[in-house]
Amino acid sequence: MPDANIAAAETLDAVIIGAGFSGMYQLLCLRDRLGLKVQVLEAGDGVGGTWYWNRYPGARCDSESHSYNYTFSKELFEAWEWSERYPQQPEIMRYLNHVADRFDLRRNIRFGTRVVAARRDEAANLWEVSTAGGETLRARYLITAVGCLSTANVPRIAGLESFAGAWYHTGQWPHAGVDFSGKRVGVVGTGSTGIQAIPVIAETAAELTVFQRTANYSVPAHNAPLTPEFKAWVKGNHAEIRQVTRSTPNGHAFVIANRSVWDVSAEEREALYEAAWDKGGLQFRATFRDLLVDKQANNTAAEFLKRKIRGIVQDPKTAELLADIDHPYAAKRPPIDDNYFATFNRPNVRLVDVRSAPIERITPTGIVTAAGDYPLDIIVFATGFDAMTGPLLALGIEGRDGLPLAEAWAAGPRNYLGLQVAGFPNLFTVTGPGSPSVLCNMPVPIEQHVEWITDCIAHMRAKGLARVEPTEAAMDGWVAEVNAAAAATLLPEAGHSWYLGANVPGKPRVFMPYAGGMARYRETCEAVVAKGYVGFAMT
Ligand code: N01
Repeated sequence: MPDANIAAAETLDAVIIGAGFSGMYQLLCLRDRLGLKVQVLEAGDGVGGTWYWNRYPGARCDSESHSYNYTFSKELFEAWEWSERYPQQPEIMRYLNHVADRFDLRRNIRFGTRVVAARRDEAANLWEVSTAGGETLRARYLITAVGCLSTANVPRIAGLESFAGAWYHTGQWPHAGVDFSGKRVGVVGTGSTGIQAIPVIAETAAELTVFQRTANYSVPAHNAPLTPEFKAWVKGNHAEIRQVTRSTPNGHAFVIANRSVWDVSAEEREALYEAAWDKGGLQFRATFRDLLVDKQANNTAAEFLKRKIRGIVQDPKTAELLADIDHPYAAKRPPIDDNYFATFNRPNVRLVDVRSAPIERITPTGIVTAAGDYPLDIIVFATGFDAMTGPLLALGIEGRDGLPLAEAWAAGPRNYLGLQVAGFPNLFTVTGPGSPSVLCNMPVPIEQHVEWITDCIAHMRAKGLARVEPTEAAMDGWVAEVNAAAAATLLPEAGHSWYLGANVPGKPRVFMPYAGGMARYRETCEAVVAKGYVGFAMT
């Protein structure tokens, strides 16, 4: 069995970057199933990845808990019991720590270790991975397990450095927490994160000002403790739950109804939306099969949701601003909430429209928009991430002939199956751009990618092959497929979405995740293997 503290000079079989859902399972597969020498490097001081960093108030997973876990081990699945319909961040951390303990993963994870560069030694066919601490590790395979949403996007607003109060990004939340009591708090951003955090912050802040640039839909989560009956059902149905999550396009444990918006009368449609609203959660999208492909069909859901906002929010001006949504429902990642819209009925909460009157600057005392001055003690940036490519480009990866990944992807990400890039042999990216990843319940694509990579490495070793990378033609084909899959949906219609990289100034506008669905993606990967790893050059 490989040892905990592998000497830096020793050549490893694999270095894995990141100890979240992906990195932990990749370690388990390579170390325990293939018997390889593996080192995981993790910037944080514990396992958890995205959940390690995102500990903002109200942080909770939008996937239902019984589908938000590993399924590779029936024993693990049955040993763990979630307490609520949607797991809260601390409970997810307890789960991932339980997994780390159960499989003795920590001995091959070096915490507090940030990767700053990864270069090819082509002659030796090795990756040289450098850490911020000045160490260099050499390995045959380099596997990035850095998540899609781990590079915080703090907007460059003039004067931020002069702010005399405290400011935080939700994705880099202090472990000690933040006390909002008696404070004037400003939250910038109304994506999934802002929508989770705002109701919780409003409970203790003296005043909460929400700066909204793009109004957003949200469906009630209807979170609740799980009943003993449901917990027993989950424990008894590992195979069934796994089968459902592996067969649905988005990896969730609910099936999209096989009916069109146009199959039912307007009254029936309203009743179905009402029932879906009462049930709550991401499955509102599953009410009809054509919500994400037919704009007129989508309008019926959008109008229903806007009516709900107007019905909940008492001040008509605020209601209008919140319901003034400019994109199709679910074309951006649809948030789910716990009292989001009702929070604007509280006397200590106000909404500021920074679409019509943008933020101009930050002063020592607060935020100044084109419409006025907002004195604040604390600013919370719920402004999202440099998604998908950001965490990968931050690693300083250079492929053959010193080609930086940033240069290879200057016009947007190009790879094959989201997993490999030509010119970067033996580099695998778990949930890279071009993977269904963020359009899915994440553990499902993660398990698939990790197992596919493990099988590929096992195949290489069995055949005595040293290098694997995709052909340029295979990459072109996959990029075309990713574009075509997105174009067949309404997803690109949300022009400001992070799926397109539009939230980061200067980032190429390319639709990054694969929108063809997880089940189709899995079939594609299986077909590639069946055809002898077609599209990959193995030497
Ligand atoms: O980030 P976002 P997020 N001035 O990019 C606004 C996942 N997630 O952290 O739309 C003013 O969605 C921006 O406005 P606009 C989930 O996949 C999962 O909320 O660019 N506003 C937007 O309103 C999600 O999609 C869970 O006009 C500015 C907001 O900030 C992803 O994480 C929970 C601005 C950013 O929204 C990211 O969500 C939470 C500026 N300069 C999140 N810059 C789970 O439950 C940005 N904004 C698993």
